[in-house]
Amino acid sequence: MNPRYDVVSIFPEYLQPLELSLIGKARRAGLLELTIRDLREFTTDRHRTVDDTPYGGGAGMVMKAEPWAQALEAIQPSEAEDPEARPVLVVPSPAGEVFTQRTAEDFAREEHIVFACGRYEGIDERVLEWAADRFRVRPVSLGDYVLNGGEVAVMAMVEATARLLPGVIGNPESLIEESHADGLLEYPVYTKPSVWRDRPVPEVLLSGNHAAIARARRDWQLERTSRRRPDLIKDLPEDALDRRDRTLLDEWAREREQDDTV
Ligand code: 6GU
Repeated sequence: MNPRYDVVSIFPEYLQPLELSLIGKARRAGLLELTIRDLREFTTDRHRTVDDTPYGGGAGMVMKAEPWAQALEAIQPSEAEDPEARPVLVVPSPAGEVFTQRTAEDFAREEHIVFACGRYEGIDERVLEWAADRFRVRPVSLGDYVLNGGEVAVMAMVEATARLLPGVIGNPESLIEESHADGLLEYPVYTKPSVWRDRPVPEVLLSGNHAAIARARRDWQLERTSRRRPDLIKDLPEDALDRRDRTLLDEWAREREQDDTV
């Protein structure tokens, strides 16, 4: 079955970019279902109120519980005994677990994901507790900075997820080699001309020696990752590095120690 994604927001027009390019194309090809809903459709008062002041005081407004409950019940009317049978409810929030390529891979295996875009200071916490009977609730953050609402975050999460679905990307080989697929950053890439403004491409790439090219690219991945994202090197599983990888990393670590002491 093709996966289904529902997005609920008070700014459904913010999510129009999801109709374009890759995701729009995948949608038209029937590879996924995407429905964007306006939270205000689930209000019952004349002013279509979705927010109110926070109990206990403090800055800003909090999203009211009942419109969210109505929206979520409309999307998922039944509770499920088996937690695995429940759809995922993603609640974008800077207070959530951090979204990574692993999260995207998890999401790409799900049949049904509902994204609840909060605005203001967030959604009444009781909604998340109540929703746990019919959803697997996951507060998720893009990273350690604050956005005005969940919409931009949901666009990033849907794109990162949908491009992993079978048939969405023309050349699936590119998914295997890209950044984060093997826990390392991608190697640098070059195209014609072979010399541009006095800068030649690395010679090995013109050698036709495929083993040498593969090893050089691996070295560049390691060098780039150890410089820019040392945290990723620390997180690699024990068996991810071969003898040469370890030798190179040790060498660079020693060189950097040298540089730090002069
Ligand atoms: Cl998912 N939402 C909001 N509002 N801010 C964020 C975020 C999400 N991730 C990082 N900052």
